[in-house]
Amino acid sequence: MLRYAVTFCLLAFTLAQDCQVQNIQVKENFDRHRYAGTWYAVGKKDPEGLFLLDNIVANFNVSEDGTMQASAIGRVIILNNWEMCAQMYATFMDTDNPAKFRMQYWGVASYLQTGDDIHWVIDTDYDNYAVHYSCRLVAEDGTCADNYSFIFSRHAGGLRHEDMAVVSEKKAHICLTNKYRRVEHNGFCAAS
Ligand code: RTL
Repeated sequence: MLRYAVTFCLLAFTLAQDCQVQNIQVKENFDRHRYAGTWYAVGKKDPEGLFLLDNIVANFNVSEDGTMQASAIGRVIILNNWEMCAQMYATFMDTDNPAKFRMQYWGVASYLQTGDDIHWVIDTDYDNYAVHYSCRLVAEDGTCADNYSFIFSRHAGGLRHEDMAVVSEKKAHICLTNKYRRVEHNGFCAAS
């Protein structure tokens, strides 16, 4: 009996730790209405290439027809040394999992990045923290070869102390422990 228990625990551990994109667990019964509103990025893990640098704030909205949209701002540097505040928009397409979306995004200006990324809500309590994840490229072995992730807070000042443990656990679950940088908010995009 004990042997089975040990085997089961080992299996569960391996499944959680093998970094397979298909084994990543997302928020159960995700409620987009409770998710709507303002989220401040307090941590981020960058993908390859150009990305939002800091002062990142996202605003999610659910339309009357139930579809979700978002806008986001953040400091970017384009054309090597032109620093600006990027204003971005996104629409979300539903999938068979309520916490997994396909996100199409673009900027207010045509020279800003456009894209089509997956957008997964790994965990949230809706009122304080959210852990977001996106994999752009799945490698042949099933792990992610190019991903990005945001840690969001409802509070501009950062995460509450009591939410840090669960957020760390989720970072480990998506195999991104120690890969995040703090996102600074210094007013650069405040007027936008
Ligand atoms: C997040 C959710 C809210 C809506 C949008 C998001 C992502 C924005 C990205 C922007 C990249 C912009 C760049 C501009 C330089 O040309 C996930 C925050 C739109 C990825 C790199």
